[in-house]
Amino acid sequence: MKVFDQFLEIISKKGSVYAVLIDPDLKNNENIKTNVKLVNESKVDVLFVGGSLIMDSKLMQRIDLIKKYARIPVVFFPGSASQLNSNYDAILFMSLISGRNPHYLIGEQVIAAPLIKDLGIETIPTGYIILESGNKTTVEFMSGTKPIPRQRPDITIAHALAGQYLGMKLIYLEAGSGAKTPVEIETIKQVSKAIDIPLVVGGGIMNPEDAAERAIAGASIIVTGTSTEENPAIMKKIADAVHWRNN
Ligand code: 1GP
Repeated sequence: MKVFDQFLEIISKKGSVYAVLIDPDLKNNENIKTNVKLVNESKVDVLFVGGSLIMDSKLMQRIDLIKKYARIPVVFFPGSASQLNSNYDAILFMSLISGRNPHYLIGEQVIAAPLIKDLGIETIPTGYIILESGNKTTVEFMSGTKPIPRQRPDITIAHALAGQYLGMKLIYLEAGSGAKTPVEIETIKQVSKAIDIPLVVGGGIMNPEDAAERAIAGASIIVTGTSTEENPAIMKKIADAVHWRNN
């Protein structure tokens, strides 16, 4: 079954999908194997792999290692086309639609497209929307784009709808890795009500409560990176919270 169809099945059965993000960067070199093994035991539905900035040349070896140990789908969450690898089960084929930088709206995608065709990887068209995080995040700096102000759900809704009408299969609301506060509940409610496609929410989700509130408010996929890197044992509890229909 395609990864996207697996997402739909999990959403209808369990409420929401739980995705753990692993940044295949130097800083995680030592703990990748242990963390992936823990992911396998924690009812996590999917691994997202990617980062905005990789600080050495061992990225491909780390992706191979993640795929070797993972017992769940491994999905590319692209920082750049140069991070493509044949091991991915699917790729979030993202366009940074909150920005006005043509390179991240269509440039990287054109570079990646022939490689993806050659590798035969499933693509999941995703409208990526960055919201203000309270910090200047790596993605904001690296993409050279301005995030949408937090207190403007109307602007966020307009972008999400535009993504849907362009044919995206997912809309991703990104508060930024390490954001001071995750995406507001009210924004999630309003955006998920406005669109007909699944909503992904990530950035600053630190505990099961943050995750449960956002899943119940309308986030169909919850993503955690920092909290699970810092405290991998929390994955089990966040997974239970995200699978709210089971509770
Ligand atoms: C994925 O960037 C996020 O959308 C991950 O954010 O590292 O804050 O969990 P955290």
